[in-house]
Amino acid sequence: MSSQSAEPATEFHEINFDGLVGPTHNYAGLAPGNLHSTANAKSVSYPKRAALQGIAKMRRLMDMGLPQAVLPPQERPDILALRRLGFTGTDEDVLKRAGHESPALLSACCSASGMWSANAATFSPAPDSDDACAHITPANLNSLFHRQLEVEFVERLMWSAFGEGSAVRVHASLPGNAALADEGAANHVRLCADHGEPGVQLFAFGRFGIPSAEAAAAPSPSRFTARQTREACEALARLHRLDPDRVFFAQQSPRAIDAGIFHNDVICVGHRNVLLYHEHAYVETQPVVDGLRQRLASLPGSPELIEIRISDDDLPLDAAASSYLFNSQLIDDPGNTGSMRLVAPEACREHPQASAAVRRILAGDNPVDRVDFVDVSQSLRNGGGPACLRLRMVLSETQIDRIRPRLIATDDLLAEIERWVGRHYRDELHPADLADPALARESIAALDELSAILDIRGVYFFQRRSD
Ligand code: SUG
Repeated sequence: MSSQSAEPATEFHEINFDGLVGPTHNYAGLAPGNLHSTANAKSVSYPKRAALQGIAKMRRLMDMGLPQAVLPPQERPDILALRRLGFTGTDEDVLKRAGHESPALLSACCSASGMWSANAATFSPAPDSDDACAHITPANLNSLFHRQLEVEFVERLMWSAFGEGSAVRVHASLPGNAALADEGAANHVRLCADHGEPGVQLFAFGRFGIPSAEAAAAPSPSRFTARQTREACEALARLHRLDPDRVFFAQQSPRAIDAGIFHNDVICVGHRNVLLYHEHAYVETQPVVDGLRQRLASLPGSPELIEIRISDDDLPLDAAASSYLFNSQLIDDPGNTGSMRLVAPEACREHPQASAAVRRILAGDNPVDRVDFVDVSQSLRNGGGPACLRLRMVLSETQIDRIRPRLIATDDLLAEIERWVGRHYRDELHPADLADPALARESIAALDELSAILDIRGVYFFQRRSD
């Protein structure tokens, strides 16, 4: 007789890692193709309000019963980057000179863009990978200088967030070249019947990185440059050891990119077997949806794809870009098994076409039964809606137990972080303030204290400098 008792089935959960807004949150117009960023360039920002809005969104989801985690802000101003660009002297000299000689570089080195954690990495869960490990690849964010500055910290953070032996493999980011430009989970959707079951992964790209006949034949946007490359998507699928039959690569529509749809998550969101998308999301949208449906149907249990298609008549591309409806989070409704909720930007409530689209979604034959509007307007003014602010991961309970414990949100932790924001963040920031050495000092003091709160001391460069 065997004494071995059956292992209890491991439960998998979706957990959202939200990026905390940093103390230097500002509007610098650094992201061409992102119309919100361009429109609000050089306007006054409100860092304290921005951070509190992000925390309120986390609390909202946590109160619904969903697992939630936090990612700390990047070290900004990035003095080291400024030094590498030839600004010398004391930190104060570096900031003053950069502010005087190149305000644009200074604002790039001050950007709080790390808050948009959907761009931090691409994540694949263990049930999809042939080594039964979860895989995380930090994005190289190669398309924009201010975003590329985020990569090293994200790599260090991910390595320190996931403990040894947690069967979570953190890869190095892809080589930092335009041919492999990668913007992380913002261009990635996983569909499945249940989180712990194998799923299908959609990788969206805007352009080819390496010349080829296929690349030459592909359409490209005329107004803006596409960010993610097909080669990057393919590399991620290989690194994450995904079954090629359960992966789909889709080219974003150049027309959509030219209308301000710079990431897939501004035009499509998926959750479990539900896909909410715009009819012009891809070069040819119907074959993409059909391909996903077929691949889903080939999984054990033949899950059926539930599609929620939004037509251009109902919500034209420019209205999708201005309202950010597709950048909603689609989540389980924990109190209502089988139902889903849409966590949508507050801006959609006021937007006539977007609010009509929401009403149609709720009335449709699909699991989405409820909408929760959240105010993340400070982030949205830079083109970051609710879904941009989170990196979601599907992890087993054992894997979740091995995450650095203080990154997991609790009521007490969020209250502590709110008090920390209250103590350290400025109410208001003007573009000229970025050169103020006092802002840099305040930021360092704030992050030093936060690293103690989150028990990640040593993660910041300023904590590692021996001089
Ligand atoms: O990369 N904005 C970010 C917004 C990222 C949104 N993320 C997702 N869709 N997942 C970007 O365009 C603007 C910064 C400035 O202009 O100050 C900025 O970087």
